[in-house]
Amino acid sequence: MKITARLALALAAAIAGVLYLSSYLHVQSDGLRLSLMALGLTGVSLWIIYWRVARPLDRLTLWMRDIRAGDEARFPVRARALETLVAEASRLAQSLGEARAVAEQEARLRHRADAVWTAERLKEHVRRQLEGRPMFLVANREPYEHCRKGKAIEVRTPASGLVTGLEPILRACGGTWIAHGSGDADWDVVDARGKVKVPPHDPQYTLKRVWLSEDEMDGYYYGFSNEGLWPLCHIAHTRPLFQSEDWARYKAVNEKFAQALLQEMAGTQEPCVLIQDYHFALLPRLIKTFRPDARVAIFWHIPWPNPEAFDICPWQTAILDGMLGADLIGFHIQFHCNNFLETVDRTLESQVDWERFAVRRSSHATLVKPLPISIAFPTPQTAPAPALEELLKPLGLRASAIGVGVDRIDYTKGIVERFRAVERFLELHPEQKGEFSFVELAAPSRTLIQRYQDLVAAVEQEAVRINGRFQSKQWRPIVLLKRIHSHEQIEPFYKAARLCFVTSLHDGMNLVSKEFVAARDDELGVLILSRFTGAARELRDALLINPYDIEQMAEALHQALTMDEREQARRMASMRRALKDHNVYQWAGRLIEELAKIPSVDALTGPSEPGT
Ligand code: ADQ
Repeated sequence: MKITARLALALAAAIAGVLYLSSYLHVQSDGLRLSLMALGLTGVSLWIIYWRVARPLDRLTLWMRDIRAGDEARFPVRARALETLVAEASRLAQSLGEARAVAEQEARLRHRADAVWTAERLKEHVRRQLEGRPMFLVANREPYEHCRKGKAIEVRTPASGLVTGLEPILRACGGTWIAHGSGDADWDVVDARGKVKVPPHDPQYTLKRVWLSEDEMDGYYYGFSNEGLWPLCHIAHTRPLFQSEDWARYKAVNEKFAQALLQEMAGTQEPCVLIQDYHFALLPRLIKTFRPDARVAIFWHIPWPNPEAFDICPWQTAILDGMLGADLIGFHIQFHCNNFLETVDRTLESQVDWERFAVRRSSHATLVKPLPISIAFPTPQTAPAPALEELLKPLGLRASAIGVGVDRIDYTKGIVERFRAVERFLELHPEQKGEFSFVELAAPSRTLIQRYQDLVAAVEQEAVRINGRFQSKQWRPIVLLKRIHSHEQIEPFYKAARLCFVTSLHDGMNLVSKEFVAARDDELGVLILSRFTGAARELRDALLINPYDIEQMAEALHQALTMDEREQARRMASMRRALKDHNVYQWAGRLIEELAKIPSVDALTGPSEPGT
């Protein structure tokens, strides 16, 4: 028992003793009685302090000692007065537990001389590569949105492959993530410079928000980026729309982000800048013009089309010139690098060095590299696969096997084609009626654009039409759950599904396929994967399909549902090995290493050629 406790007990006992004594001695004096009462009150107060504060503090100390010794039990006492302190201590304990798990894994891996990339290894790698230089990341999408829910503010993580891939890196290495502040309560939680530390419950890096008006969003994001560049770069037979007002906004917003970034970088030396995606094609040049000492990379998360396709963009020269301001341009696969270099070769006055995969323009050289993005793997231990009945009960359904699809509702993802394959499968295999359901977790995306609204309607109609053909009282072939789900909500579907169905018409990488494989630590389940995804080049043991071929997809569904467990395990184990060797930490490690080793004086460049 601690000293406060002993004191409280002693005082209480003393007061009781004094009161007893005063009545025993028939004390008459008011002054004396008041003094005795004051003593009594003091005793009671001390008693309360002991129970509400001192005792929980003692317990907290013992609990923390246990945690330090490796026993990670819950805090044993409910202590309202110390709720915040206990919550903070619990988070600290959780972080300690995670760090310990990582360290143990590191030790195990070192012992096995294994070369797996982990957050810890990346942190160390980045520290050595950057030698104290700060890291800045620019992306349109922010990793956390603060949104109003009634009177409270809740934190949401957007459904975005880019966020899935990049967030673990900032968590591991720190730095500043600059993004558009899109949540309706974002403004309420930032400081005077638009900054807030994130993740909200365990701050590890800085998020700087840039504010955009509706007009800016219309022109730069919905217009030029998503009605122009997105369909231009994906072969999905959706015509790009180019409008000069959108282009003007795109340029202005790129300049606005350049200002924000330059402001953040003021006072730093040779900062490392990682620019993300097609929203910021002009940013590399804008930054390098003012900060030639910065090492600038732009990573293009979507495909790059062939030169004929790119040729239709009225501002192609400006886009290429903007990108070539970077020291390094990354694509997911070699094929997109080749397309990019061919496009530059045909469009700009420059020298393409096909041996080094570099472009020389004026006095600057840019390297072009394939860097296939991935996910954090192995993932932390999660709950085991839920029973299928439990998962389907809230949906009022029964089935003996399910398939799962997880997508933003985008015309590049082939969702309608996927539903038609399920329909064809049931036509060919009527014995599967009542047995197999396909669950689509679909997040509405870019819904201010008319063709995305039309697509949502088309996806819904197709689900209703197909269900209308086959459904019974407690079963339907297609279960469309149309909203953003948290990763914790998606995970049980990955784990319980017999198959994951990825049917993108064209996809830079596709992280859903990798998430499914990562979730299957039971080494069961089958991945059906479009061969038009970047992921298809790595996950060779998936059943590769052409999403334009409905018959082939229906056959793949049948093959997946009848595949024996040994074959499933062989394929899944091989795909998990591929993920282990190429996780997101390895991706980031390579990206930063490539960037860091580019000399600050353009050694690659040499004197510029006449006419270049
Ligand atoms: P996306 O087109 O967004 O990414 P993808 O790589 O599949 O595509 O990533 C989607 C992410 O959003 C996944 O993490 C997934 O779990 C999540 N998600 C999808 N639907 C969801 C839902 N209903 N609720 C919640 N989360 C959902 C772009 C490119 C890809 C490239 C990535 C990363 O188009 O080709 O792989 O960037 O570079």
